[in-house]
Amino acid sequence: MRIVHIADTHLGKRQYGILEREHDLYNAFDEAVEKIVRMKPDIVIHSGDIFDSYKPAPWTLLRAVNGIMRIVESGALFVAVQGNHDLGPSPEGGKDSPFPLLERIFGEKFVYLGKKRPSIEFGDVVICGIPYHPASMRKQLITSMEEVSKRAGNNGFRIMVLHQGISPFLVEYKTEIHKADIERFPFDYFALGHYHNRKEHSDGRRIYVYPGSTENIEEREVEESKEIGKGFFLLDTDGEKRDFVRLERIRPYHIIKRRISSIMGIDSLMDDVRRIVLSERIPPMIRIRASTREDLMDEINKAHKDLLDELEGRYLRILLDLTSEETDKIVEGASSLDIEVLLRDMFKERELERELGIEIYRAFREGKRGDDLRSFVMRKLERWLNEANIS
Ligand SMILES: [Mn+2]
Repeated sequence: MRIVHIADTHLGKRQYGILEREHDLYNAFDEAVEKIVRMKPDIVIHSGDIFDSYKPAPWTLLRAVNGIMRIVESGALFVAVQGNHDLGPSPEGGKDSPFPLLERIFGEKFVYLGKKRPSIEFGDVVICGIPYHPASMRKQLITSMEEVSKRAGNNGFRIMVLHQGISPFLVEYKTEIHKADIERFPFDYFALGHYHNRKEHSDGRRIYVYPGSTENIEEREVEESKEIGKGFFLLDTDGEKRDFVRLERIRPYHIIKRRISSIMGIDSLMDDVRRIVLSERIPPMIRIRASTREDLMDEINKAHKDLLDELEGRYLRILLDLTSEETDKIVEGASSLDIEVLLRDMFKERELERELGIEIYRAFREGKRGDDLRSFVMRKLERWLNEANIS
């Protein structure tokens, strides 16, 4: 049996409110779909966060439907779980997502695993799955795993689809469960989503795999993804083979961190940016984070503007964040860790409030504005309201 494992396509996300970035994510998804259709797998597993919002725009929904349509028309079964981004509160109470609509469109060819339908069998493959659970619902998540693992049986290739952060695989990343919580369950392959850079772990028979997102969703994944790429996995359950299929048309993305203390430093920074821009075939996304002395700021801003004019048409954006070294004050949305320290101090052990404050602050610092910021804040707020109810 040949199975594609993909995750975190985040359709509809418009990074920094830049429309082209929304299209970049659709393009990455389309490239993945093209490759999948050519490979003719039996099953495509999506480990959650198909969408960036549980209320996708109509044009986002259309892109998703078009892609899934091509996959199911090529003969594959599409199996998914809901990620945190696919889920939101229903006005009737409980949770809602666009997945029932996809099921209505594709019938038996689109299966999402959850309470109503915890598993599916396909030949000698059993696929179980559970939608995203926040950390406050860890106990329920483990209970659900116990229930659903009874359906896994003893033969064939058994897959568990989860959209969770799992320690100790992920460091400096919010996790909901530990490997020790799940390793006793009888699965051969844990098809994971949520974490955005590719990660694989194997302990004897069990394999834990995050394929990562199909594009750079957040700035923190950029550095690593430059090395390891973005893409998805193709598994062959007969040969027990697993290949990473790298996407080739991803927008290049560079983050340049600098401390500038002289005019020469400005020149060398601009030279580096110019060299990077001119070396890329696809107009890159560039983010400069620089700290400097107050008296050099005008000079840097001017050099930046000149470079924008000079290279016009060769880049998507060259964003400059300048921090003053003397006052450590924020200039043009630049970062300062002091505010995070302040928030941590202010909320202390009130974890949910603290995370809410820090996440919103970080989004603002990373340049989210307008609609993008509004939908982000709304989503965090909704999640906070949900979790605050439970705990
Ligand atoms: Mn995600």
